[in-house]
Amino acid sequence: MKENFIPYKGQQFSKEESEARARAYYEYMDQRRSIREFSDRPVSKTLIENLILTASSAPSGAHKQPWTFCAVSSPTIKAEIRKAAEEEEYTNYHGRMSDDWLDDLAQFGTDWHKPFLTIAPWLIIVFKKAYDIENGEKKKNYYVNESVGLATGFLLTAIHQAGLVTLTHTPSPMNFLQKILKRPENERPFLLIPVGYPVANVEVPDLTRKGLDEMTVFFE
Ligand code: IYR
Repeated sequence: MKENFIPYKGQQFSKEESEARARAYYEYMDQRRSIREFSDRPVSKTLIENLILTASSAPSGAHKQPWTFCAVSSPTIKAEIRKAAEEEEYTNYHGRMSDDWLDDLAQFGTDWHKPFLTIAPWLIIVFKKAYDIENGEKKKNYYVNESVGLATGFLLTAIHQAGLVTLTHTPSPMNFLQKILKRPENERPFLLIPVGYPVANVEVPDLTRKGLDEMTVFFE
């Protein structure tokens, strides 16, 4: 039943142009970094709306689009989120995370303080919907983690493309977000994404990424 089909409008390029575009996009995306020190420089709601529209253009299982994006600029709600997140993170850093985990994080200089949660102009909290409710009936969604992970990836690229920065933050357990944002039972927090600009002269860890030979296996 392929009734509702329309012509595909994606662009195509010559081999050379495709290769140049792929390389340029890689170099552009390779500049993206997780940032933990945000400035309070405002970001417009229009900009946030377009970032979310890009995220929602991701593919999803049976096109169920099993996500909700909560965009928070309210200082009161940001403060509530920060307080609850810091309580969880305090417990994480004082016994809930293993010694190995703490060792692995040492190079990033993180701790339980999360000032970016009130300083960043916006927090986007991505929720995943294991099911939808239609006429009071539960309708299961498919490949929910994959779908919402893809949408969040798209969101990160859109944020970078707009010249803004973010951090994929998971102040686990994250159920407090469901409560503070009064989300229904079928929505579970997936990731917390602060969005904004970095402080002036921000520095990031000098990381190297895996090379192709360390992460790719070709079968030709
Ligand atoms: N959620 C904590 C700990 C943390 C965990 C991982 I994995 C990181 O890559 C970074 C931090 C925190 O946000 O501090």
